Amino acid sequence: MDKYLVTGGAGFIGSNLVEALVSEENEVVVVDDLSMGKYDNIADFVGNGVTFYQNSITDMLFMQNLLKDEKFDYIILLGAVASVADSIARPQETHEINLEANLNVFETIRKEKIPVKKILFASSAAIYGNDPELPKKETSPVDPLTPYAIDKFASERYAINYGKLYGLPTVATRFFNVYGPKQNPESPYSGVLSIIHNCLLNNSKFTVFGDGEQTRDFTYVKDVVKALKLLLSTKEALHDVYNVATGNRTTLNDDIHAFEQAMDQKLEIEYLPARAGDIKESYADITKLKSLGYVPEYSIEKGLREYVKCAV
Ligand code: UD2
Repeated sequence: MDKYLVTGGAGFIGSNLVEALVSEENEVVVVDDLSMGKYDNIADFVGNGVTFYQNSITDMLFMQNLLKDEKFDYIILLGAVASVADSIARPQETHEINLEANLNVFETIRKEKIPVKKILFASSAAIYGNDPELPKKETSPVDPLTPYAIDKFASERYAINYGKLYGLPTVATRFFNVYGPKQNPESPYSGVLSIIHNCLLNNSKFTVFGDGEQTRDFTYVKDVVKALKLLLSTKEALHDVYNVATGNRTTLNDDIHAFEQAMDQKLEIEYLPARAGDIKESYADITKLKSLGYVPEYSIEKGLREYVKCAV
């Protein structure tokens, strides 16, 4: 049994991770200000393995005291402004949340010489921007275009280099398009599969931006949780960054079809012009993660079937 700190633990990926950690009898402390996350996502576990603090990770003193007072084995930094559009609307606040709050954690651990087994920072495929190289390798050129991507990239570098400079046991991930239960469908910039799911549930019309032939490397959240656990427990995954994806690409049209089959229901669709700045093709090379023993389990069909079952 280990003790974990999960920032953003009431959010989509965070709450799925928390559920997995608690099911293995670990003790988990969640810090989340519920600006994006939902208490309901973790309500079943609070008091049963989870301690919840409704605090912003930008509350520097709170975070410093928490790190000093509790003896965490593992720290997973998922708390963030998670929407690119939101980051463009409020770049300075994004910077405080997506960069300064993480730096505060690294710096507190450095200054106070707090012993931890591993600190994992969650970065994003967004840092690759529009560079055309495919599939994206960890060594591919980066082109962070938005406040979200800029701060994710900088935090990722801080994580890795706090390891190299000061010996903190850090590792970072770059998530591709993650989907699954507890993803919030409410904003137009929510993950497209959560929007499709919502449209199917409510019999409402779904808008495809573009011709639907854009590709993505959609990754089921359980595969992401598996990758996170592997990176935390693998000693040689240190001071380095790993793509987290499936290594396969599907078109949005394929995904719609798979969703219709999983729900045995037809989706009403309208087509509108592609979104400005939309990336046509995205998928990951996951050779590096696979070299640690990672095998993704969920094809899009399998992931969507399970998503539909979990959401009932
Ligand atoms: C993902 C991330 C984004 C950023 C980006 C970097 C999510 C939710 N977003 O954006 O934060 O990291 O990757 O490249 O993970 N679409 C529709 N109809 C809709 C919504 C979306 O057709 O109602 C299209 C959209 O134009 C895009 C595709 O579906 O071509 C996927 O959209 P998305 O917002 O789920 O993810 P993406 O890859 O644009």
